[in-house]
Amino acid sequence: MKQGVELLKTLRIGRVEKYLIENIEEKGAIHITLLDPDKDNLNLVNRAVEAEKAGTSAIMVGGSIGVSESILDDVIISLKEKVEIPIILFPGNISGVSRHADAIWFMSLLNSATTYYLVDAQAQGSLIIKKYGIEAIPMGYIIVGEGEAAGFIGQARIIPYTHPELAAIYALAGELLGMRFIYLEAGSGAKQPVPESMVRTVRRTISTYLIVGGGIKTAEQAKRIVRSGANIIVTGTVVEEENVERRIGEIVRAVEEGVN
Ligand code: 1GP
Repeated sequence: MKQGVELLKTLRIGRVEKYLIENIEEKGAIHITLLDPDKDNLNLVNRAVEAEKAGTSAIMVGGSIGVSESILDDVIISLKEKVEIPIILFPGNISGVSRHADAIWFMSLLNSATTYYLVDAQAQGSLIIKKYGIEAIPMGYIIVGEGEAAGFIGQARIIPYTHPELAAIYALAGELLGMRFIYLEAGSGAKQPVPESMVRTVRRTISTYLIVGGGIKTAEQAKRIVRSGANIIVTGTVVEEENVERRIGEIVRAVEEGVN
């Protein structure tokens, strides 16, 4: 028993991760909204408030380009004044860290061709995260399909949709390395979200929580991806468009309906 308690302590499951896990266990699957701090001309805080009203479970903040720590600080401080749900950093680089966030996806781009996005950026960011006392949630990030800006910047050896088994072995490697979440990323603005066949193959291979994002714009797409085994659906572009509350509301309901 004592050993188990000690083990749990070493896992360092913090408040935000516990919240995500409890929400997934209760609902089967959840929706998270991604805000790109580079789009600060879009009045991100109001959009986040609408997304929260629509039932999104958390806000992720990050992007591949144009992010600095001071820009992030400003965005997150304003967000914290208006929304209750957790704010989780989604860093594209070490500049994607802010002491004001509730947690950070401590992520490794598993299919990057460069060690920088695999482990060097994480090494550089690690001490800052420890100093700031930010909750780190270990996550394996895999870029698939076209990959969009994230794939280009991350120098990913992007896995084609025709090879779901390759996505599955990278996901499994992440799980065996101890990552508690695996993120299949089609890239923001992807024309085609991650196909159901790839989500299903990865789901069958791993038992950790599965996040899917990139190119999801409709309730139907979200429902199908959840039905294929995703636990978290991330959308970014939808929150930058018109009718945020209605559209995210439809996606949130579809996510719940997609649970088998
Ligand atoms: C990108 O998966 C996210 O990291 C969101 O993508 O902007 O296409 O919703 P979209």
